[in-house]
Order: sequence, then structure tokens, then C-alpha cells
Amino acid sequence: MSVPDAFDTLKTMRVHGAGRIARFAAQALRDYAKSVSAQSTKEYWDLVQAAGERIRSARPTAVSLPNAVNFVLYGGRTAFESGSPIEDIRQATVDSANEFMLQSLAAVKIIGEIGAKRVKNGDTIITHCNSEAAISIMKTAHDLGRGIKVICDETRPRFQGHKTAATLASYGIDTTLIIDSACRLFMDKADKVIVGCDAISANGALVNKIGTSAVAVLAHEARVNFMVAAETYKIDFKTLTGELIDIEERDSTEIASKEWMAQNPNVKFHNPAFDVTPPEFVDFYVTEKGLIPPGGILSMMKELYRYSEGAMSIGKAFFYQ
Ligand code: RI2
Repeated sequence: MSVPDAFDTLKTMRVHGAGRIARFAAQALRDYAKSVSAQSTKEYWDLVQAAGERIRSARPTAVSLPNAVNFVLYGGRTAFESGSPIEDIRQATVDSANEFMLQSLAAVKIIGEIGAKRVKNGDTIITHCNSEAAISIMKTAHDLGRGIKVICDETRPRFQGHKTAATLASYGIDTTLIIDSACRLFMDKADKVIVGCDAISANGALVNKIGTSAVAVLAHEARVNFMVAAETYKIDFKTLTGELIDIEERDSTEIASKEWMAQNPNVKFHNPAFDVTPPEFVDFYVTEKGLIPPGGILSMMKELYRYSEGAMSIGKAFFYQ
């Protein structure tokens, strides 16, 4: 797949979900790095970096995308700067992409195992949108015989909750689909909320699919535990210096048809794809490195910077860009 095709696939959400986006980006950049030819190491590295820039710009909010691209480039750049020949830079880039993909898949599995320990027998869980990390927890709990029930918000405007409901039901989990605005009514019946994550800021705030913050407020009101399944590469290092996470604004045709718009020309539209849940509404993050309360995100950032192996080098890769 060409780099423009990869960009388009991400932009139009044919591949969606923060983890899947990250692996798709790593794979697309790997394939480009594998095949592109150049006359000099400088030309080669400029081309690979430009491809990374292009892929990175497809979606602004899910920080897993730039973190995956930075991780892949970090491997190649180290070889480039040490004066290695093109073939070595190519191999280093391919190796870091493969490593990222492996680490990402492993993280989803580990999050399932760690998170399932927090699920009790007979728990009713509310979930929002479509997160493979959150699903991993629910599936693992189900496989352990916990007898859970899951209530899925439909998650307008793209109805990703339908996908979650279909997946959970296919595992044999007792699954109910509700409209988003019914969430408060059902919160009384819930024992916990489990959602995924697009980005985590340095202060522990969660950025996730639009509507997540409303679910968190409802959980808080009803004293229902709110847990977030998140790989550590969803931590956004740029928030350390006070930068805000961009919230993706999507096309208004996701919420009204062109025909309806033409009939109502004075109606304005606003379609943010994500919202921010303040840290006080999050009980804890379930990461592949264990449970982290929102106040512990800063220490995790230090850890991610300090170590340089595997996914741990996300921090270094960020500061290197
Ligand atoms: P995993 C999705 O965003 C949802 O907001 C979901 O909660 C989050 O990514 C994390 O998903 P989108 O790409 O990485 O569907 O856990 O807009 O799959």
C-alpha cells in the first residue's frame, strides 16, 4: 500500500481504534522504508521521514499514531546518524516497526489479563465506543467464567458501539445495546465502566471518543468505578510542556445528510470526535505495565523516558523528534 493510500485509509477511518491505527501506521511506514530506493543515505532518510510526517498527520487526536511513527523513525534515525549505509538504516527502521507491532499486540493481551482481575463475578459493565483494549479485559473476564453482562452505548455518530456489541456477543457475552442518551438510566444497574483511550495527558486526563466524559460524570454520580484500558504509548508527551491535545473535528455529514442540510441552510454543525474526561473522574488506567491512577501518569512518563528497550523507548523517541 502506498503512503497516500495509507493516509487515506486512516483519514476515512477504514482502520480505526487507537491501537489498530498505531500498528497500521507502523506497518505502512515499514513497507515504505523496505521498498523505497535512493541514491544516498540522506535522500533515503529524508524520504522515510517525509512518509512518516504524512502518515502522522492523518488523524490529530489519537497520540498512538505519532508515537508509533516516532518509534519507527527513532530506530532508523539512530542508524542514519551513526553513518550506517542505506541497507542498515532500512533494516533498523523495519526492525523497529516490527517491534512496535509486536509490543502493541502483546500490550492488548496483558491489559486484558490485568484488567480482568478487577472484574468481579456477575459484574454489569458499561462500555462506550469500540476499544480492543477494553474488549480484551471483558473477553478475558468472560473466559475466566466471571459471568459478566455488558451494556454498550451505540456511540453516535459512527455507531462504533454496534461493532463492540457484535464482537462481545460473538464471544458469548451477555450483551445489550443502548442509545447514548439512555446511559444514565442504565448506570444504576452497572458495577463498573470500562472504556478505551485515545490519549492521556500528563495530568492524567483522558481523551477518548466523544461522549466518554458524559459517561464518566454519570459513573461518578452513581459511584460506579470508571476504568480505562490504555497502552502506555497513548501517553502524550507534548502535554508535559502544556500543549493541548488537538480534538479532531469530523465532517458534518456524519451527523446530518446533505439533503437535510440543504433544507436547513441556517443550521450550523459541530462534530468533535473526542472529548476530555478530567482526571478526577477516572479511577485508574489499566496499562500493560500495571494499574496507574491518573496522578501516577507523570511518573510513568519518567519511566518511559528512562528506559530504552521496546515500547519503553516511546519517551525517548518523542523527545528525539
Ligand atoms: P483501542 C477509538 O477511536 C475509540 O475512541 C476507542 O475508545 C479508542 O480509539 C481506543 O481504541 P476511533 O479511532 O486502541 O474509533 O483500545 O475514532 O482499540
